[in-house]
Amino acid sequence: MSDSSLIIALSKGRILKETLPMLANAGIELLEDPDTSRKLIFDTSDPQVKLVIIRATDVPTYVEHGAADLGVAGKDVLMEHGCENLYEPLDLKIANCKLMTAAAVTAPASNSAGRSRVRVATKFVNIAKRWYASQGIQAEVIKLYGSMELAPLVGLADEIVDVVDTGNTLRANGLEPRELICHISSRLVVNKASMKLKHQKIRSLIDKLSQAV
Ligand code: PRT
Ligand code: MG
Repeated sequence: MSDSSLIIALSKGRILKETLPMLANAGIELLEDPDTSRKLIFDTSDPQVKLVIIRATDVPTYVEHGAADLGVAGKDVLMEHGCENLYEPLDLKIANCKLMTAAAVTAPASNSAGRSRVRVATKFVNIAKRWYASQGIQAEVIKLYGSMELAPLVGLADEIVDVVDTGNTLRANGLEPRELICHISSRLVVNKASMKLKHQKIRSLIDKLSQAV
C-alpha cells in the first residue's frame, strides 16, 4: 500500500457502465471489455491503476480491508453495510434510484389501525429495521437475497423494502411503492489508510472525477 499504484473496485452492470466514462475522463481506460472477459482484475491505460470487478454488495468490504484502495457503491449498499470504516468523498450522482417500501395494491397501510406487526421481506435488513422503528411500526424483517417482489404475492411478507427506479418491476407484480425511505446515488469510497499513504494520487483522481460529475 505504500507505493502509488491503485486498485479500484466496481460492480458489473449499471455502476460499471456509468463509472467507466467518468474514469476515462480521468485518463483511466479499460484495456479489455469486462463483459466478454472472465477476468476479475483488469489492467487500464494507466499502468498504476487496476480495476477489480466484484459483486456490488462486496465493494465496501474490499475497500474497508484495503484489498481495493477505492470503490464505487450505491448509498443503499453503504447504508446497509455501515460506512464508518470508509471515507465517502464524492457523490458521483449515477445509478440514481429510491429506497422505498412497497406492498400489494390491495394491502392496507403498514401503520393502519388494528395492525400489530408488519412482516417485511428485504435484502436491506439493517435499513428496514431502522426505518420501521423510526416510524414506530413493529416489523418482523425477513432476509432475502433477491426477487423481493415475490414475497408479498406468496404470503411470505406484507411489505418489501427495495430500490425502485421506474417502478415497472413493482407494477408488473401487482405491487405499488408506498413510503420513500431515501434517495440513492452511487458514491466513491476510499480506504482510510490508502487516503493517507497514497494521498496525492487519490486526491488527483477525486478532483478529476468531481469534474466529470
Ligand atoms: O444484481 P446484483 O444482485 O448483482 O447486485 P445489485 O442489484 O446490488 O447490483 P446492481 O448493479 O443491480 O445495482 C447496483 C446499484 O445500482 C444498487 O446498489 C443501487 O444503488 C443502484 N440502482 C439504481 C439500482 C436500480 N437503480 C434498480 N432499479 N439497483 C437495483 N435496481 C433494481 C430494482 O430493485 C428492480 O428490481 O432493478 C429492478 C428494476 O427497477 P425498476 O423500478 O426500474 O423496475
Ligand atoms: Mg441487481
